[in-house]
Amino acid sequence: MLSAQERAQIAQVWDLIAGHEAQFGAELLLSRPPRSPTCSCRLFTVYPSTKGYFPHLSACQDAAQLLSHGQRMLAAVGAAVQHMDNLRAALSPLADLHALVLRVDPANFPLLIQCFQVVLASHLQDEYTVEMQAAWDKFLTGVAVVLTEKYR
Ligand code: HNI
Repeated sequence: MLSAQERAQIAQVWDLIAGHEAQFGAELLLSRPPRSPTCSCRLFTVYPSTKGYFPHLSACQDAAQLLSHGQRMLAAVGAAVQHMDNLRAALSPLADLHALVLRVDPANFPLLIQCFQVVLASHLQDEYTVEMQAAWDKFLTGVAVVLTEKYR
């Protein structure tokens, strides 16, 4: 359950991200510079076991595909921000996809959340306060719970 203050902090941070989804998504999956032929991916570099889910992306041969995936992920986070009160309904199709089709092991979600926190902190710097970090951690954990609860 998010407090009014946490909701405000989540919305405040999203205002800083909105309009830059591709850039934040790129930083999450792909370290700068985005067009480097030997790109390295933050999630894949720090947690190489996650690469198994992205055989088509992890060779980093197609940066454009990574950027587009990062953008889609961030757009989904943005949709979750708009539906903080009703995450389960808002994310239901995405939960089916991750749990039933892709069968992503729930253990991977905290790894992604950690990388996401690093991206927010490194990008927003002093604007990203400890309270915002705590609120985003709670919020992203709620998203991960919904995306993984159909996992069997
Ligand atoms: Ni995830 C596809 C959102 C965590 C592996 N993922 C998507 C899509 C969105 C998305 C949006 C595109 C759906 C579509 O095209 O219909 N993923 C999210 C969000 C989180 C998340 C919001 C967590 C906050 N995904 C993860 C994790 C993994 C993961 C932790 C595995 C390590 N996702 C995938 C894979 C795909 C995917 C694999 C399919 C990729 C593709 O190219 O089709």
